[in-house]
Amino acid sequence: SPARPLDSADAMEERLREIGAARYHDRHPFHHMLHGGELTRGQVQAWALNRYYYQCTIPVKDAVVISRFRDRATRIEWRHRLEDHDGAEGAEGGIDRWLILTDGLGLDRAYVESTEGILPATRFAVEAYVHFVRDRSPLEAIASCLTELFAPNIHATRISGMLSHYDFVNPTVMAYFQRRLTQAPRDADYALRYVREHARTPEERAAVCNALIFKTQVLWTQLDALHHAYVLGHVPPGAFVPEEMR
Ligand code: PQQ
Repeated sequence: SPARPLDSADAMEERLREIGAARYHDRHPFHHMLHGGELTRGQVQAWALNRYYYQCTIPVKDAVVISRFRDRATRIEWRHRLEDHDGAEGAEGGIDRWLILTDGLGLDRAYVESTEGILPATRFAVEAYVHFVRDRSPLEAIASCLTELFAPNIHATRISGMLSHYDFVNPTVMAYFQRRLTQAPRDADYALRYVREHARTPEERAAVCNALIFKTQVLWTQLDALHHAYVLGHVPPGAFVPEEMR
């Protein structure tokens, strides 16, 4: 469809939602297989092992985002994201809940935490996200989390799909996603309000849209790599090999 001018916050939001509908990773074939019960336990292990690297890098990314702002109010607003993922003294965070998932799938914790077995493309894609928020404008750094607008749907699909299809999955191991159902909308709402208010020219609004496109590519690339390695069977040297592929 011919691009409409990004002459208002509403026009930008409409474009953002089109980008999400066309490009978010809920459309990826690997996710269709994951949520539809078509993967083996070993393939689900590979997904959780790789995704751990995304999880443990998110708070690093958010610390970089915070470092981009001289404005104290924005830093205060962003701060809870570090605790959401890292946890706090005596309080469990998202990374702990991710490790409950990898434990439940039978992966060794030390191996998961070492990130030794992840795919090279996982590492490169996730690091590109950190570099993006470091190198682009603070507005684009915030805009790059806007994929979270579309996350609650995929989390709900994943919880119900995985619980109904896999006998090795139970509500305890899915706690990470259950928690994100309330955390993600708050974060996405803030980011959307921020970009609506702070992108004031068509060029800035285009930069916001391009940040979202970049981020959908960060997510899509990780699933392409999983599909290539664990569905098509081309596991790169040094990466995790599920028992059934040994
Ligand atoms: N995205 C961010 C971010 O960009 O700051 C933080 C998160 C996401 C999470 O904490 C997530 O759990 C998460 N989960 C999914 C998913 O399971 O599909 C997607 C995304 C996303 O859209 O980036 C995030």
